[in-house]
Amino acid sequence: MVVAGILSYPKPSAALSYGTAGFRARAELLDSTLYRMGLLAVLRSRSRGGLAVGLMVTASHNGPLDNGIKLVDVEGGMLATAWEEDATRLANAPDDQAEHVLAAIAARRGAAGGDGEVAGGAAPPRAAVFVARDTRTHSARLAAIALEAVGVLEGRGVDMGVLTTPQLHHIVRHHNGPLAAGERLPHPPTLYTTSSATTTDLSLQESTSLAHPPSTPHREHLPRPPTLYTTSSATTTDLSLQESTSLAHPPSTPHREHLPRPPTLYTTSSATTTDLSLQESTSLAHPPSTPHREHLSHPPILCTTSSATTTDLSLQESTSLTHPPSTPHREHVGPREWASEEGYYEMLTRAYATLVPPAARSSDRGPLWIDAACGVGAPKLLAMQEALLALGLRVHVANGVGDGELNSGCGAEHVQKARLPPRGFEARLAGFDRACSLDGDADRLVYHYWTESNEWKLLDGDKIAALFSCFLMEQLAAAKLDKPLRVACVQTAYANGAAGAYIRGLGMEVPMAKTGVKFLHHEALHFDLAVYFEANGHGTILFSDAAVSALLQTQADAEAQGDAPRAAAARCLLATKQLINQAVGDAISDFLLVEAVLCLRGWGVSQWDALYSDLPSRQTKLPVAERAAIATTADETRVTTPPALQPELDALMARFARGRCFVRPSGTEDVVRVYAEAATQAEADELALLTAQATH
Ligand code: NG1
Ligand code: ZN
Repeated sequence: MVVAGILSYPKPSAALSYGTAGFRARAELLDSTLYRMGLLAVLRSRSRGGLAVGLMVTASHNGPLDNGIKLVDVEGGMLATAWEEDATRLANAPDDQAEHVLAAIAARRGAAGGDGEVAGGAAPPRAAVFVARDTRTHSARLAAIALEAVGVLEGRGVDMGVLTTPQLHHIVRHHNGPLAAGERLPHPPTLYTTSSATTTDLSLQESTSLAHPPSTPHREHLPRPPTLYTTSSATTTDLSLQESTSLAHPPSTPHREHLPRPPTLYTTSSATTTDLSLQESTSLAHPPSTPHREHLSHPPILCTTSSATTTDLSLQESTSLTHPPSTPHREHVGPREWASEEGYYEMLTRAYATLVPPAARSSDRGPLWIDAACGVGAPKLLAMQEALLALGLRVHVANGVGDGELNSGCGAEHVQKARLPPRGFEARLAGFDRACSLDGDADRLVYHYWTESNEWKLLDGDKIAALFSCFLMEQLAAAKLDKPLRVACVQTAYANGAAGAYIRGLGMEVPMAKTGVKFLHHEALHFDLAVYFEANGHGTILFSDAAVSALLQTQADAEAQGDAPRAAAARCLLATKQLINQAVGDAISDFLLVEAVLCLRGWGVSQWDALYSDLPSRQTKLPVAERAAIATTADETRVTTPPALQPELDALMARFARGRCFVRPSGTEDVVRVYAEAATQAEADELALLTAQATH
């Protein structure tokens, strides 16, 4: 069965690699990868005692001709790093060897079936793989291929339909939450019990060319209304082909192409990650067979600041007191009732209601104009629209599915890299004083607005991080914890210099991480409480269990002492933790927190923007055949190879007031990226150009 399946989806000649953000390539190259990743997902689930894993079919902000896969690990974060190599090896194995590669992975990872064979899935634990997809035309067909593979290994494939990437992370996290800490997996699970015989497979309704029809066993589907899928055309970059081109030119024979042209705009890809290394170690430390659940040290808190008196269910799972701050971990997961799309909306709207009590809900706040990049964020925002309206938050969803080409002329990547307003917001729109843009799978967010003097201004991931940072510091000061928390805001070299200076001024540490959210997430886990954001708008805030425990204790103490402001601050921070996605950056939960903070402060977007003034900056990229010819220090701010380059860049920086520049090889494209900032835009542009010239 497995061999037949592998052979029916032959591997393309292009090399495929599990990059920072999973696999990404032209959709027509991905059948074999989807099939094989469906198989791999089963092994990953088995290796964690049958806990669910997620498989997201998306190419994030790439053009509509691309697609891809992001695998979601059992704690709701990205696939553990060690498995990324297995994924790449399996995806690239020749067709006649793929089964052996799969068997080797299964044996090494303790994920073989009962008879020692990969396919012996009848032996416990039975794998569970939740497959979701974005709105691309080919996503349904590709998702069906993954589900077919899951069925072939007798795993339980669940068709989650169309979701944002962070929604799938959320569902996996909450589905497994208590289980990941040691509870036995119930059979059947509470929420996903529909049978393939009686439900409609929407993905197959969309499919016309699937080689393997719905007879595939073990597929379970969640009933949901059909979603619209639109086709569109685009010019996209085939990263996998770039990879194979670059392989033809090893580092010893540099074959770099030079940039005889002005700076180009970025077209890279995004990632949703979590601390992969910690997931691994957590999993080793707390295997399903050795329950490691600690008991609730506090009753569930009642958040009573608002009319919406809500129970913070996520804290019912609180398990943290025995874990010292030096080993932050993430076991405060909400109840399994939240392990669904509806549960996601419920959790977020409750948290928002707690954070923004009715008294703070000003009726004269204008609506937020949301650019959904013509992607999956649009239907999901529409699903929340009414509930948000009831909380005093008016949103207008623009650039929905079918309104134009996905991620083209709209969306977070376009807005942040091109520094241009999205389609539909090219000029001041009457009635809208602020707007935001999501990317194609709704894990990135940037804000923007038109000033009174008709200047369009961008508030990027750095500005969001600054807003969150000052809000957290203000609330922490009011909560007066017995023992101060270590609080940080993690940035990359792309963070605007003014942002770092502002955040440091708040009294926070500002560690630097390599580009790519999994690196930021990993760094953030070293702190009790950490904001992390990439300038491109991907980020979140992580609360360690130590922080949650301290806040619960503070709230209880303050209430006992009748110290209402202190109790309210602790409660506010706990509600923030409930609102902000603890697994990955999430455009929907991020915009809700931005809106909550603005509302609480009575701020308009211009007051937020005024927290600090961005230093003018410019990004560009140099297409190269061999990006590895450039190597940098670990923080990516200085070039180590070729050795003569950094002294040249140092000399250039010295020529400009507040000049800073760096170059680094992209992790997702065959380009070298150039970043420059300086006191004026003209100088930043000039420094970028000189840096590019020095580099090629
Ligand atoms: P590369 O291509 O390595 O620069 C890009 C983004 C990252 C991250 C990854 C994930 C920039 C400058 N780079 O990485 O932030 O989103 O894609 O795919 O935005
Ligand atoms: Zn994305």
